[in-house]
Amino acid sequence: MKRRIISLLKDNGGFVSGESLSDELGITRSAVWKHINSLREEGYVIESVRNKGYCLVSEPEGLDEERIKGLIGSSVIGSRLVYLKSVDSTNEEVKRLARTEGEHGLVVVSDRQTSGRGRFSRKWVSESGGGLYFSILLRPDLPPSDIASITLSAGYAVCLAIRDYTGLDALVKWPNDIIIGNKKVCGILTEMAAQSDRIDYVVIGIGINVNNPSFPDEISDRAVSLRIAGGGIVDRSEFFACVINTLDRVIGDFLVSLSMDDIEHFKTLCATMGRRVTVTRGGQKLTGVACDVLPTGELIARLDDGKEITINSGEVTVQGIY
Ligand code: BT5
Repeated sequence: MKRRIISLLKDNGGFVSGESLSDELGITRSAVWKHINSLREEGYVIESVRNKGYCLVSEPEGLDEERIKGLIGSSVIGSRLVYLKSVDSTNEEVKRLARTEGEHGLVVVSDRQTSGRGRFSRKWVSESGGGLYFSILLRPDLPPSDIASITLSAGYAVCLAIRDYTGLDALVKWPNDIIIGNKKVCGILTEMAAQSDRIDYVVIGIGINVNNPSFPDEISDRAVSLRIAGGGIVDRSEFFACVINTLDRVIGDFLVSLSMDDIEHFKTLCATMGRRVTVTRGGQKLTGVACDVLPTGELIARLDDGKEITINSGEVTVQGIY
């Protein structure tokens, strides 16, 4: 049945209504919808628009591992690349590998995740394909405090890669989101296993919405893909290599903090700077204007009474952005 749906969508070349699919196939519209969702699980990107129906955007397109390896050359990050068509979460896969043989620079990348996660156990939507989901294993010989800015550095690198590759005006929303026009195109989840004075390993998980044609209702007001933002259909393999090379340049052998040049450039690409921010501290809400980012990754906000506070993690609400 699923193959018949694909051939009907292909024959038509544009939108086909749920009603005509159900008539043609002799099944209910809800059965059509279930098959469409199952095809999405297989990696077909199928757009659905109310009152128009379904449109086949792309067939499962895997990453081209050999091409990626050629393009990332001698990068430390990606020195070993594990590509899985589907996985629960690339962060979990890297952690499983870290407990056995996983080495510094290992990258696990997947076309889709069945249990993609954000911070605070939130869900990261990544079931339907079209995006890039990957995690990097780092084993820096450092105390945990020395890598406080790692998420920021990774976000800065991804932001640069998006700007270079697509020409889109991507910005960083402190500390871990990349946005285009006030919507989120990328999120980063950093996790660490450490003794009190030494890091065992760090996992940087990065999810980028690349060719996704649409998003589920629960995030459609805040999520955007490179494609939707005007970047067209992106060659995911080439783009992925560009992201890895930029990450390698920014954090590959400089894990401690960003260089002064990078931090100055970062501030020009940080959407949070100059905006009103609210942070909750000890049950109290503090509001001020974000005025600086330190090389160690902390955000400085000037409160309305003139006092400056240093914000190093947690939830910051930025006015004007979701
Ligand atoms: C993040 O969390 O933004 C971190 C996301 C990290 C995902 C990567 S993918 C590879 C690796 N493997 C994983 O399992 N995770 C990492 P947070 O700041 O908590 O934001 C989560 C919120 O973003 C959700 O509550 C939604 O509102 C929104 N969201 C979920 N999926 C999204 C998507 N695909 N695009 C944009 N926003 C999304």
